[in-house]
Amino acid sequence: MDSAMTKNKYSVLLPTYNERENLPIITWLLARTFETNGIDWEIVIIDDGSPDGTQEVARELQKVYGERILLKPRAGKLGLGTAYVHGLQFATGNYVIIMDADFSHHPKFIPEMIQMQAKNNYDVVSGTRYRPGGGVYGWDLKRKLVSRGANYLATLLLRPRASDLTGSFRLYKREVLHQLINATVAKGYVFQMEMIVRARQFNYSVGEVPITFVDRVYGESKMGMSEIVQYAQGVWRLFTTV
Ligand SMILES: Nc1nc2c(ncn2[C@@H]2O[C@H](COP(=O)(O)OP(=O)(O)OP(=O)(O)O)[C@@H](O)[C@H]2O)c(=O)[nH]1
Ligand SMILES: [Mg+2]
Repeated sequence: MDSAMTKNKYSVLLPTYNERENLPIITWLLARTFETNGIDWEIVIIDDGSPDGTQEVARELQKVYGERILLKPRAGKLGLGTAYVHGLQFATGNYVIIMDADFSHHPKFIPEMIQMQAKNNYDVVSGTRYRPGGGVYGWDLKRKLVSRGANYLATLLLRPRASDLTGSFRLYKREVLHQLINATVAKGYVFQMEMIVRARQFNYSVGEVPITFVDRVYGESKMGMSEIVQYAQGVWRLFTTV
């Protein structure tokens, strides 16, 4: 990896809710990816009082990886949007990576995201499932259609110049993430989409790296009709306000 990159530090914001099975593996993979590429790193775990004991697992990981693992819990399940706001306060890196802890996002794509950012000085690099080389595995047809439909609807109305709007595997310059998060009002599934639409609104540059997205390894999916309706309302709100 380029020597200019080695001066940077990358903070991973990892929101968790009942991820005790996934957390050790994702941490191990992240650590290995960063170490083998000579990249400075840390992980900020934002756990919302998971009843499955995710925080005990996180504390065990702190014994192994020391200060590179920050555990910044909250008392209850307060949602993803505010989890990022909370975690960002403690991130010490000049770059911040947001990803899911449930294995849908594989750390192996991170070096490519970092390289692409560095090469073009992008403000944001977004993982995309919807470009050649990217894809989704483990979803049934219905879930694929919902995701495609959601993406298509938002692309049509909002023209965000990015191909994957609802994805949440992204790399940000720290201050860019800070500004986008502050400007973003949506919660839930609309949150990621609003972030990338705002990025365009503020004229930030966005690069894309194709990623393969794999359905969560352990645990239950929460995607249902109410999420779909909420999402459509969110797209509409952005369409009429941004
Ligand atoms: N801290 C915190 N983390 C959350 C919350 N909701 C979800 N997460 C975590 O955020 C990431 C993405 O959430 P998921 O539940 O996987 O959402 P999804 O990928 O859209 O849906 P499924 O994987 O199908 O359940 C995972 O790492 C979750 O553990 C929350 O309210 N608070
Ligand atoms: Mg998931």
